[in-house]
Amino acid sequence: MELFHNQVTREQGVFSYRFNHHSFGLYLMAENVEASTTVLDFPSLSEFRREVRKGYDYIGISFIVPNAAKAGKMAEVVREESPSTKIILGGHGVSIQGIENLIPHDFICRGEGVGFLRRLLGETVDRPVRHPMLHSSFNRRVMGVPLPKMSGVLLPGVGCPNKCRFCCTSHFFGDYIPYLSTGKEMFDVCRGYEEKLGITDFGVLDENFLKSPERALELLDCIENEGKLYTFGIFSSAETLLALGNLDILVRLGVQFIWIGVESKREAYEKNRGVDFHDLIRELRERGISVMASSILFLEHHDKKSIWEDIDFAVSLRPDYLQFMQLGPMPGTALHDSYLKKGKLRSDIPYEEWHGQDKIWFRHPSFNGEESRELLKKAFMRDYEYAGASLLRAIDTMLRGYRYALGHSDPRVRRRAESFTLVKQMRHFLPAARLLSSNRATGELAKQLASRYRALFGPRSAGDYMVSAAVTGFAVAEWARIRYMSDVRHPGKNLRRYRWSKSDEDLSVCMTPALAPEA
Ligand code: B12
Ligand code: SF4
Repeated sequence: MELFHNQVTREQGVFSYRFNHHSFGLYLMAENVEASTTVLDFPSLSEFRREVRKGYDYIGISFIVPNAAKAGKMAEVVREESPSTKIILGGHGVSIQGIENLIPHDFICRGEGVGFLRRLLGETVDRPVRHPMLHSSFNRRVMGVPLPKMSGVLLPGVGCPNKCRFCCTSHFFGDYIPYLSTGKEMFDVCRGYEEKLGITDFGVLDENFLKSPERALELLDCIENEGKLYTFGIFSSAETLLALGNLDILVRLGVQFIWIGVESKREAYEKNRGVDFHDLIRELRERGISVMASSILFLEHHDKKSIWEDIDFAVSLRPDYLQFMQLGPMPGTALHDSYLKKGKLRSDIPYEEWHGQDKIWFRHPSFNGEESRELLKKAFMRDYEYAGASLLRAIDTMLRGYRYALGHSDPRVRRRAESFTLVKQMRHFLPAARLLSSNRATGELAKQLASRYRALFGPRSAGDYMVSAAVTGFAVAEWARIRYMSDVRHPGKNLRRYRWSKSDEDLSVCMTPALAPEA
């Protein structure tokens, strides 16, 4: 249940970020029905079994394609322990063809869940949506150092209208379904987080947040009028970034992390037409915006030579984080249907393996499964060896952004220097980084950053030396744990009850005017 360690920094050893993430959709749905509800996130099978024995009217199981077997086992447990309970299946896993015959169930929700549940339970569909308050990640460690939970998640909407051929979410939701339609609504949720939990940094879980520029600009107005320094991590396609005209708008908005789909050097997708990614990524990083770039491997046109052209292209962009994903014909997408028709899908690979970080599950003219696994690993290694640890690249970006803001002539950009709240603390990672660097690029970057810190903030104090020593202690222990034990981390069970009793804590903000009845 990790993003970075599974799909991004996976070959970076002790430098790999270790964060877990909640199953956000579950909390959103629980918040938005009237019935008493329990969310049980990451239970073990026995914990799940115990909860099922309470005899619920309905149990919803959320799963994605690679988790279909687990969902099947859970449904069997429900039938065994509480035969009168109705089972509802939801999430991307329900796109699997023939799911009706694979997993015991009573109802299937295909697409948006809040409207579906309200309808099923006989509630009013078009009443306001309450936004849950959740940390965007928890159980956070960087180089073994435990970090506090600092960011909240915002769920402005699901789906995307671009409908790229391979993309699950855009196909699953049909179109874009907003939960927070205006910038003011988003701002109010941010303020709610700040008031209730002291959170001012947000992960925006929206496939293409800037696709609605009016909403983003209204949010910017609210932030500047109220003098807030909220910061955001967003997903965006390159076209929507360029449509902004001036990237300083992002700095003023407080964007500090952007995930962009570069996909392939060839302009394989409309959203990337005419984009100079080298330029775009350099300009973003210069402004203190860390970039996560995604590249797809094993596209149709890839052969043993051209795939390396794409890998080297992606690496040469020097983003802070680089994700390589294998092309994945996922059920429900146009890509899947076309591969199915052409007989390209392999029937011998179970759904557990359909996740894009091990072996491809279709017949590629130039690569078999084993080769795809090896090549993916090499691609990640190439990036790590060329540009060094992502942690250090992100520190580099932070320092650049801090200086960019400080030296800017526009006071609205200048005030954003204060948003780089971690800039001084990150210095403490550098001695550990130098000690544990396992390639030249990482060692060099750590050295360079140390001298830039000296130039910007002066020499380290005695207190700084002590903190750095503690960080190094954590890092060495983590290095030893990975090397001699295991690097597996499983998030513990999280149980939250809604409307069971008056004392249940209300952690939500009532926001949007209404969910469209047809959603
Ligand atoms: C956050 C996230 C994660 C988190 C997961 C946190 C967690 N605890 O689940 C992390 C980073 C750990 C992660 C990991 C992975 N992920 Co992921 N992830 C996402 C992401 C970006 C957002 C999901 C989200 O919260 N959306 C917001 C909520 C509100 O939407 P939702 O979850 O879809 O829920 C709505 C509906 O689907 C429906 N619904 C969902 N469940 C249920 C249940 C019931 C009963 C009902 C009625 C309705 C319902 O109602 C909800 C409200 O409308 C999506 C992409 C996206 N933008 O959707 C990919 C996505 C879900 N991930 C995906 C994949 C492939 C993975 C990985 C396998 C990647 C990898 N190789 O490592 C791993 C698997 C981890 C695991 N073991 O399960 C794919 C799934 C593809 C598929 N068709 O199955 C997606 C769609 C990305 C993509 N475009 O390919 N992921
Ligand atoms: S732009 Fe991104 S989210 Fe939208 S359809 Fe394409 S891949 Fe999916």
